[in-house]
Amino acid sequence: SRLLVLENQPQAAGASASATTTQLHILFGSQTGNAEALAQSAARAARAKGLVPVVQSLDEVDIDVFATMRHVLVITSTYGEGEMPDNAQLFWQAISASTAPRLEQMHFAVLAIGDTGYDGFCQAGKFIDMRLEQLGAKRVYERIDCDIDYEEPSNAWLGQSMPQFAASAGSSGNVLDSAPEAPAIPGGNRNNPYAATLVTNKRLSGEDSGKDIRHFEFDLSDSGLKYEAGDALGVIPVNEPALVNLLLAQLKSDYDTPVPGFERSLGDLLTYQFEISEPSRKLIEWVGQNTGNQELRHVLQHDDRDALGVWLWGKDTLDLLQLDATRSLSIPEFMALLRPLQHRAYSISSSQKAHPNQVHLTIASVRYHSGGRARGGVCSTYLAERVKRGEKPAIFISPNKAFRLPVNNDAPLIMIGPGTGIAPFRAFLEEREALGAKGKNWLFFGDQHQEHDYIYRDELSAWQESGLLTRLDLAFSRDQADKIYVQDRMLEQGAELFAWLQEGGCFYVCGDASRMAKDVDKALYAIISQFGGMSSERAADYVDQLKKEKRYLRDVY
Ligand code: 2AM
Repeated sequence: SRLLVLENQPQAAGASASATTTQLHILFGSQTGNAEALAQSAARAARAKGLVPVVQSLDEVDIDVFATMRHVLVITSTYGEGEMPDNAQLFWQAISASTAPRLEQMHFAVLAIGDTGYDGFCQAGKFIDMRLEQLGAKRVYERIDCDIDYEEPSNAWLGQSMPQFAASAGSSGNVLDSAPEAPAIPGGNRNNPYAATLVTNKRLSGEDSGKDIRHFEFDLSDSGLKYEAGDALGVIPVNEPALVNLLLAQLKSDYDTPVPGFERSLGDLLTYQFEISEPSRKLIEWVGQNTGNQELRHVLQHDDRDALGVWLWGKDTLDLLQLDATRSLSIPEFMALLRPLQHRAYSISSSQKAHPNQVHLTIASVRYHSGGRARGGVCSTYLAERVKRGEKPAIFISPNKAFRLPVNNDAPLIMIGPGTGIAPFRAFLEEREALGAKGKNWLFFGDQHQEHDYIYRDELSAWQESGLLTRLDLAFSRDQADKIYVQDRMLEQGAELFAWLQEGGCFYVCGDASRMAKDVDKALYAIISQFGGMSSERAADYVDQLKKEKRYLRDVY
């Protein structure tokens, strides 16, 4: 397998046998690029300690090669409800098998990132950590499980674990000059965002659509920022003033109320620094313990995730505070229950080759009424309603190296992107058009109604006419009595789809992870098995091979 030797890292140092004892293999499992970005930070920390970092995705590593590694740092996120990320699945199959090799000579540590809002928090990292120990590997440092605000704890952990690796590798530290860091330009990462002028905010879905899907364009001309088709854009939202005001009233405070321990006023903190829509886990637990709400107490006592989800449906931070007016919270108590405001990442829907000075997003904004109030998604409503043209929201490029066009411009593409899942595929098509790539392109798109929800229709039609888009299959679910979904269209065209795979086709999926991507995955197995005349076992091997060759890639959330 190919080594992904890091920038500034001479090839020979990563590969030479004499450097083996100081090599640190940093293996990541990443679904959206966060764990991969952490792997790059870890590599810098390793280099500063005189280690030679070699960064690869877990699935790039052959199990026999893995068994020869001496120093291994695993950095993995968890996908969905406790599953391995896509580029760690083959690795997990290999090490969890009863035939897995013993790893007595290995020193390892695991950095797990996850989201306490989901079941199976950091489960992928926990499983790998446990399994490596079972196989005889020695843990040089205790695993860390990070929540979505992982940056600080994970960096602190890297600072503590790296000397342990250096010690076990017999490295004295600072042997290699740590490579001079390129100064981060604004927009290059989350801690240093760029103020990008919003130049276009256009509704794509029809007026009568049940959905408000919008096309946004931001100006990047003086930024020097570069992105690739497949990358995401991080947007740092600002909370809704109406909700901030309701919370201030609930807390019997003014916007300018000072908060002990903070330099900014309460109003500023609620507007710019903390999540105030979705209730935090800590707030839910506090309410469960301190109010007389029997229903919530019951759900929490039985640790029943599904029931909690049902109970929480449509409730935000304000609703929770209003549950029991008799037990009021002091402001410092309240602040301690909030989580920091997170950026939202959206798949970029443009190619920079087609739009050198712009970046485009395609976002469905979420709005609904409940409990006498208009409520909505934090960042989608911020962009749709509160940022005026000419204003400059804070953005940054969030690379997703695992979701890329094939290097071979002749390879056929099969793209499954219903709803806003079309975003990266618009970028792929623009990119292929700009490159003059000759490969065939096949898009499956769908949504509720053709009349209202057929977004980018004119662009797609023009691409069909020009021949760029070889095939376009549409699935409008609610235009007939029985639902028709993209996977139904795939199955109808199964013979052709399998033929494209046989020609070296790359299969891409973007959009809803919990239902759509699972059903599309099932349809893919069914097609390979039926039209390839394979047993389900051989079809599974075929899909594993696609994954190994990076020909089955997903950007799902
Ligand atoms: P529905 O809402 O009519 O059920 C984009 O949201 C499209 O994805 C909609 O047409 C939606 O259909 C559809 N969709 C819902 N569940 C799906 C699933 N399990 N697989 C594929 N598409 C799905």
